[in-house]
Amino acid sequence: MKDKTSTSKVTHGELANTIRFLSIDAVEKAKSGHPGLPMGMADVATVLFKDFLKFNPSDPGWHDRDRVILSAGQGSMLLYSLLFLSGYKDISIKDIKNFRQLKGKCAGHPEYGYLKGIETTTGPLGQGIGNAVGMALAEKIISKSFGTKISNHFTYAIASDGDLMEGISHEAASFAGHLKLNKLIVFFDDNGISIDGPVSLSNSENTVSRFKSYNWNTISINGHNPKEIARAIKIAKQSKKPSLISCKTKIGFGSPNKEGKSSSHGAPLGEDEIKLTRKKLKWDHKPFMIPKKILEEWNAVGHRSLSEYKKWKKNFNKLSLNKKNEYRRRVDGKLPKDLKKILSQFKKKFIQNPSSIATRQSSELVINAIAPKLPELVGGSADLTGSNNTRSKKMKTINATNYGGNYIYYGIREHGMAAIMNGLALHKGVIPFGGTFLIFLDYCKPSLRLAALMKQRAIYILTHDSIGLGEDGPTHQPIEQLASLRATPNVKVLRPADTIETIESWQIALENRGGPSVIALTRQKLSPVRKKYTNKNLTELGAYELKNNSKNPQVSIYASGSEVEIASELMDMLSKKKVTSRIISVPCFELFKVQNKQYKKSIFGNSKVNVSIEAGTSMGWNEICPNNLIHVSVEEFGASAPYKKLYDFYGLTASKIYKKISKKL
Ligand SMILES: Cc1ncc(C[n+]2csc(CCOP(=O)(O)OP(=O)(O)O)c2C)c(N)n1
Repeated sequence: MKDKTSTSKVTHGELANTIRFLSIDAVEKAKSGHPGLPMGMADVATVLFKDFLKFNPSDPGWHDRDRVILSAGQGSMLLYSLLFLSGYKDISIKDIKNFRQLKGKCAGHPEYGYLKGIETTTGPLGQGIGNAVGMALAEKIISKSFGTKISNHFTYAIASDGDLMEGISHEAASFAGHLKLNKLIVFFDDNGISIDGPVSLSNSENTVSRFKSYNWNTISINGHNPKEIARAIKIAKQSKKPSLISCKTKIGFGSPNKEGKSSSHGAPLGEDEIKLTRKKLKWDHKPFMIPKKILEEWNAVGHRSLSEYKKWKKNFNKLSLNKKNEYRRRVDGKLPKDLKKILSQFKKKFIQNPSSIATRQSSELVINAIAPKLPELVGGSADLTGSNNTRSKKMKTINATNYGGNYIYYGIREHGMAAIMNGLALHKGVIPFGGTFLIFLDYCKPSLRLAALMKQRAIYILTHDSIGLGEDGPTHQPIEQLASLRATPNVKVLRPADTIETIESWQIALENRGGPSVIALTRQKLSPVRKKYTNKNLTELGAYELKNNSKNPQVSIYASGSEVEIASELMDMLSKKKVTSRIISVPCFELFKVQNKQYKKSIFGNSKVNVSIEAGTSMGWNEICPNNLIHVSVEEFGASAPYKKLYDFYGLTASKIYKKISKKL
């Protein structure tokens, strides 16, 4: 490929081939990985980095940098090569040689937090597209608050066939088109190949037409022609819509026997083929060797935005001190100092004026109280706003004509919403929360898992949290969802028992900067169980003694959420029969598990009988109350009926539980 556009002595082809051979050599050394994608997309990536990208490898966290997301994480060597070549100090040739090795920075798929310059963890196809949409939206939101001199960057994503086949990308792309996120530019690596062979085995859609119908700007180019690539990016940058640049490429470009074939996907080319490829691309250098002049040229690419960087710093310094501090606070993810006080006052007020309300309503009251003080809090729901109670009265809608609001109508796109929330959180400056029914957690789970993996603060408001939702029946009644969430590392699963625990849960979720939190809330009304004010956040203990009528109670009742109310009735019933007891409210397993031994021992107690009550599967409860256990749970998919009938049917009533206990006493 000859490049007459280059003014330097180093040609475009040489720059792109550097990516190709770094990738080929690293995959070959690791005997594992995917050389085909980096070889195919090297031209696009080279033009993007060399002529368009706003970034500064010396300050990878510069907040107004353009974001680059390799949604097709299987081609991770493309990203590692680009970061290394453009001069990110965090990555050396040693790291590249250590590709896919234990504790290496260059993991099999790009992992957020391992290496500066990686904007998000990708690998599960489609997720990166969702993240990119979230990042592009965050840019708009922040720009509205601080102006375009402070926030004015593009989000670029590289997507493969697989990314665009995955349903999540349909959801996210449709949403991006609706919101006219014009600073989002997606390169579609249209190489027509996936693992099983040609994409035509399973797909005959017209992807470009599909994106057109989503209200995207679409451009189709030869992905190996630098002029066409540059022209397309220029046009995309001017567009009033998000852009899809569909790049016809050859997977494994330059490999005489594997180019255009699925054999270049997911396996080293092999020594003989590498020799042939070196010959064909006229790359006469030893593995991992890069000629000095080419490396210098690549390093210069890393300096291309220095003047913009300096200008941004100047603009930032021109802001008032208050604005500067507020910007830093939001971007650093710190909460306003008075938030604790607001929540504590709210607790006090509610205790003075208690009422029986569903915890989803309690959550709405919390949002009402905090949203005006927390401008970075951006809520939303996947078309269940009224049911999830996620929108406070004063929230303003974010739409294509005004990004200055704080509420998002995600539509019926749970998976898209979850990935977009990750993008909003990763971008920084926004704290996303989103609602749906707890049962539809399953539609969010892959993104929620990534939020946990990436330690991102995404807050899930999951309502209708048990058979207590009643008549909607088994399809809507979450049974195994709490257990499945609790089995996922680094997720705080909060199931508050009343308004006070809901306030405390919100505080925990907001302060949890190291991962996602789920707040599971009821549809049905609950009587308050916390009646005495304390400034202390008891929910933070994970499990705590709520009531006690003896120093040595015969029965310990452990319950979460709505079942704490049943525990109270049970305690009264036991009391009438002269059986002593205590109640342990268990709003969060994860927080209890990290308490010290002594505290745990005090919670385990010495009762003759321990009972756990939760309207879901009992999996996991043995750890909370290990001995002499009776589980009161729901081990099947529920049923359609008024909820009180269901509680009775499944034995979730004080009198039915009392009968079980009396047999053990
Ligand atoms: C959600 C998900 N499903 C399956 C995979 C396994 N996988 C990795 S790459 C790939 C398909 C590769 O085809 P394509 O997207 O066209 O990428 P290319 O071959 O062009 O690299 C699959 C199925 C995955 N990473 N994520």
